[in-house]
Amino acid sequence: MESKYKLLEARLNHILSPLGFEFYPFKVGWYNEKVGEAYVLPYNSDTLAFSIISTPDMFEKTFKPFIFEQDLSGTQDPIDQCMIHHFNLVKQEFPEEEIEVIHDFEMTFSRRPKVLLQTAGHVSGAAYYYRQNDLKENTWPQNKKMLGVIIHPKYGGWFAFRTVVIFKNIKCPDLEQQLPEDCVPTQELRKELFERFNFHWQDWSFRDIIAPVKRYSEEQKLYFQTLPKDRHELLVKMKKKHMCGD
Ligand code: B12
Repeated sequence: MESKYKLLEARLNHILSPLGFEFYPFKVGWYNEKVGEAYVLPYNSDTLAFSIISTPDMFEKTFKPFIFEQDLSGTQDPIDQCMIHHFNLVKQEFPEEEIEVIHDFEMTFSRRPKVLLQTAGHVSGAAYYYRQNDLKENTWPQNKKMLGVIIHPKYGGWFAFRTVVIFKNIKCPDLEQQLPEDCVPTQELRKELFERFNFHWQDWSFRDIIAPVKRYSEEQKLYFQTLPKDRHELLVKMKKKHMCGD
């Protein structure tokens, strides 16, 4: 079993690393133990799953080559389109397995996210999910719900959760849980993190709460800071520039 798992990990690494993704294994049961009933994934608790993040390199390594191949006339969000395309390819690489891929943007009929990627990220050891009760005390109004935020030990906030990939028929009872690195350990810094993420998220300063090894490129920053309705124009310009060989 151990060797089957190692082999699978090596195959995933071969596909995902060159594209600028990182993946972290977890048992579905670890996730289900944390979330409320509405979010429970309907699989045996020993089922093998992976939490997948895009690193700052994904934009240049995967997204740009993808959009240069597209006619850009579709209505779906180009990043979502790109993720669907590449994770369909991942599925095709494992024809012998039954795989479910759940993307960050997928919702149930009742408009709930199909999977909570921050919780999956935490239980897989990818990165620490700072939640309101990680603060001993705070000065915000009692009824103010502060949204939790994940900080990655290498990338700070300069990454995104993309998918959870579930290998429905693989059980991994012996998988050892890796604890995420608590890289925002002091109460003072955690409070600062919550304030940046909840009140000033548009200035992106939460991403720099710790010094990251890499940030998004200027072009990537521009893309994600542009309103979705105006991104098409930007992509057309990027594509033209690429075709002119600039
Ligand atoms: C809906 C949503 C929003 C909503 C509301 C968020 C919310 N939390 O309610 C809105 C539109 C406001 C929003 C905004 C933003 N979002 Co948003 N959002 C989401 C989305 C799609 C679902 C989150 C959600 O509904 N959670 C439901 C609540 C109930 O979950 P929860 O609070 O975590 O509660 C669970 C845990 O506490 C768990 N639990 C219980 N006990 C324990 C114990 C432990 C130890 C653990 C680990 C868990 C756990 O159980 C609870 C559920 O039962 C996720 C993607 C995804 N599919 O996960 C992105 C996501 C959370 N957003 C993200 C981001 C970056 C943003 C924005 C900065 C905008 C942006 N995309 O750039 C802003 C910033 C927030 C702000 N100040 O407005 C990132 C967060 C990355 C990070 N570093 O943490 C995510 C993961 C998207 C991604 N692709 O990476 N978002």
